[in-house]
Amino acid sequence: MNRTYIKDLKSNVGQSVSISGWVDVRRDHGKLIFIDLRDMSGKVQMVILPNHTEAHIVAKDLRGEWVIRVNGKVNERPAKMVNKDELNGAIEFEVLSIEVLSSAKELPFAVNENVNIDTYLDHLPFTLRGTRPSSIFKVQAGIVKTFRDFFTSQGFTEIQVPKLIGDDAEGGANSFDVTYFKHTAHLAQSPQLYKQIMVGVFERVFAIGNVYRAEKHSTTRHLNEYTSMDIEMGFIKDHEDVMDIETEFLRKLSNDLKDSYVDEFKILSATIPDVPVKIPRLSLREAQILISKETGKDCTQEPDLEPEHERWLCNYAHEKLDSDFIFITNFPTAKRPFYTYRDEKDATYTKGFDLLFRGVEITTGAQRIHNYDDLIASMKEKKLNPEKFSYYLQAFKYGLPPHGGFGLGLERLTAKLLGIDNVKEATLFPRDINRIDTLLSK
Ligand code: AMO
Repeated sequence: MNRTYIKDLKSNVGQSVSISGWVDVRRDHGKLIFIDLRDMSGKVQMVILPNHTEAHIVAKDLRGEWVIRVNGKVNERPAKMVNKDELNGAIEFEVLSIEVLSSAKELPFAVNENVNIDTYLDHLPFTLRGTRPSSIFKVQAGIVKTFRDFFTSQGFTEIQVPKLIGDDAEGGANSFDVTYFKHTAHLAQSPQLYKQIMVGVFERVFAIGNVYRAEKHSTTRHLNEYTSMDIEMGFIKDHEDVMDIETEFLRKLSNDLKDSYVDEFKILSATIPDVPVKIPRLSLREAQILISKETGKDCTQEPDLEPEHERWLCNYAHEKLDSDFIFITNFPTAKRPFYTYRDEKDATYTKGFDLLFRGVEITTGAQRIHNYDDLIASMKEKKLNPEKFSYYLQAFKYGLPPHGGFGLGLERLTAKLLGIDNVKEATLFPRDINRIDTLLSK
């Protein structure tokens, strides 16, 4: 008999079908045995009656996470037993025979038990099966799908970029060294240089891939390996065009989530944000003046936003501007990477931006310097040796249009969308300074 998925049982009332999955919960009520069976599509309550002797004998041995194939009949539940909130609350599956495909050893705890984060991470191959984690990563897959679909529909070409690189583009101390090669190589902190090079080929490109940051601390928003969703586009007017297309993507994402992931948001008690046609935009200085005025603490001389400022600005946007998102623009040149375009009005500021969402920065983007000589001058100002970047510089030497792009952290976006406090919970297998699967101190 062909396998029927659990979500489709409702349309098979009165029929005999075969289903397969994991034993989620088992309850014995005298001679009646109830089992909730879980497959990739949902859960159903099964009942094993004592008169089906063989099935009853097998069922007595079943425990949590055993994998079984079951033949049986889909019955309507009596009216007073119907549970409207459940996928299969109106039916019950009467088991006729059971085949054990795989047994499981004794479980460390119940699959949906609320355990502390370390216990949760120690047991990921098991804990990820829970309702909450599996909902998180279903939504995450949906985000990636919309990103890919949206940018493809806008004429962008998806590219695969190397993760082993010769020099670090983002600068700073947080790049990992790789010592295998003749010269020390690095793990890519972003696809930055390659996505810019590829503007010379395709004009519009995007990349979805893992990037690496040697963050020294374990925080609730930093990972050592995360998924960066990047775009780069040619022939822009300035960074406003980049913010516009990110806004359009977010509006599409909000719609797609509302179409396909309402159940998952319900499980996580999270709300899908509405995205305004124009996400509010403030320059860093405007934002700092506002924060200083409202909080009485002067931050107008600081070159960047502190995490508490990001939270404040998000609250402000939510309360006063009716938006869960806010762009902060025009960061100082001194604080941005060498490739960032400078504001013509004042070259100490850039045409770079951050996007803040529900208290956290989820994106950095900018217009880039496209003129070869200006780029070399900018490198020298940042005490970088242009010779080390000669490979990348060919793209500029041989003509690159005005361009810009952004990098969006998938795990931070997932966490903030779903109201998750720790970004590690929005990462399938998070790496941080203390843990690569198992605790490194173990
Ligand atoms: P940036 O370094 O700001 O910019 O990174 C872009 C976005 O990536 C996410 N992110 C992280 N997520 C988890 N753990 C980390 N350690 C971490 N670091 C960054 C954030 C952040 O906003 N090349 C530029 C992008 C560009 O200009 O196109 C860059 O990488 O969501």
